[in-house]
Amino acid sequence: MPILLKNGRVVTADSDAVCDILVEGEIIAALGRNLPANGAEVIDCTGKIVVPGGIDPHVHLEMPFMGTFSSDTYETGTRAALHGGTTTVIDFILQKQGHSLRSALEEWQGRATGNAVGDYGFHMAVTNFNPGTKEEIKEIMAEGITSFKTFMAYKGALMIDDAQMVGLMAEVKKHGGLVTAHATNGDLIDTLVAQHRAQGLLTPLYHYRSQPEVTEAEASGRFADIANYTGVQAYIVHLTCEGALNQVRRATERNQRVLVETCIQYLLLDASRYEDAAKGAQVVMSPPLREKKDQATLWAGINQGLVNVLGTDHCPFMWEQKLLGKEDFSKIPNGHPAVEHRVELLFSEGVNKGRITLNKFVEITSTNAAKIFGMFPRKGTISIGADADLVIIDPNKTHIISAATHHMNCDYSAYEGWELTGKVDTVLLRGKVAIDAGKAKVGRGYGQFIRRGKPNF
Ligand code: DUC
Ligand code: ZN
Ligand code: ZN
Ligand code: ZN
Repeated sequence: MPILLKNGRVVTADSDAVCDILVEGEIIAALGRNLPANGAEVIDCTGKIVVPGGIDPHVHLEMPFMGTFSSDTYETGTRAALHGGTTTVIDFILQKQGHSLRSALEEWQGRATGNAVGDYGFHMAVTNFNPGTKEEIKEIMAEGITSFKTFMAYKGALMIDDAQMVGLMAEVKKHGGLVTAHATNGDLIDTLVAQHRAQGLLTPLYHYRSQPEVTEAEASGRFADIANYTGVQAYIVHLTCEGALNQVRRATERNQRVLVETCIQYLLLDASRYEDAAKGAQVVMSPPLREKKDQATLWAGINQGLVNVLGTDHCPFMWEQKLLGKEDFSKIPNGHPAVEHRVELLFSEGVNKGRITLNKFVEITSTNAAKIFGMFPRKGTISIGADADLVIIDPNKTHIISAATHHMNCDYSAYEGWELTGKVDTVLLRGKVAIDAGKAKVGRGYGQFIRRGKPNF
């Protein structure tokens, strides 16, 4: 049955008007004032805000990492995302040392296919660029995986050196793809970790002290420079700090565009969390939380158009898994749960507190990611012919975040007890009501793999 969303305030990255939306099958069939119901199921959106489905381009579901697996599966992670208004996520495939990209793709497909509740895509993390991998780039692009992730840290497991970086960038450029980076200086971090451990400084605070701002600023500048040399389109994931953003600013001075993602936690949480030796492990992630001055830089960067995308780096571990590092910060699995609350947190703390406009909110939670990662205009906007991925927000409704009520498979939340204003009410994914008044209406297997096109931003 068609669905008619009546009288909502419909907001995209560049428009804002009260109108009706007619959904037929999986897509948006009509937009306008006073559309006739003609037998459609009517959802009254009076007083509500309707935005395009959120896109979180940075999640790690069931990821093998630091001797364990992140605790959300494709099923639990994408369902939690839907609850919070994120209809599409992009996860990272990790190439295994000595193995092909194809075999890594198959491993990830094995976990995702038939299990996701919400839509998903993949990035390919190239952890060993060699002549064989080089041959595979074109083939991976043809699978609809058009972004290639690099790690400039995590030596031995994930990190590539600059020679591999140049080679990968040249090859990806040839095929019109995008190279992204976890831009932190792995050698410098490893040196600081070793120094802290040698001195018996083992609490979560030393996770933070082992990754000072310079480790990120240096790698961000180097990544931008190598990208500029090769001419590839570059994107920095989870940028956290002033020093790193200044490197991006510097790149703009030579007319280079380096795309930037930050994550919601870097806007809202700060490094004082690490002083709690008991609970600090909850927010051990890489890069670490930073300072208040960095939060100010990031909010400004969003409004300056330097920060393009808001992700989460959702990589949850149960508390029991975090305890693997109770004697040594370097053994705490890095990551925290976040995918469910990205949209509501930004709405409450960004829009409602007057830091960003509603259009900017849509731009960084959905539209820019759709464009950069080759899904626009199928995803990321509200237009005729687009997927009917729609989020209805009640702008005045308050709710409290708690691990007791969230849907992520994780037994704590860094936002425990936070009261937010503005709540996701109803979510449609490809024309189906996926979330209705807090209840999931679609199940395992509804989520589809999204074959992405080339970046178009
Ligand atoms: N950082 C994290 O905190 N978790 C997963 C990988 C990463 O880079
Ligand atoms: Zn919520
Ligand atoms: Zn990372
Ligand atoms: Zn990540």
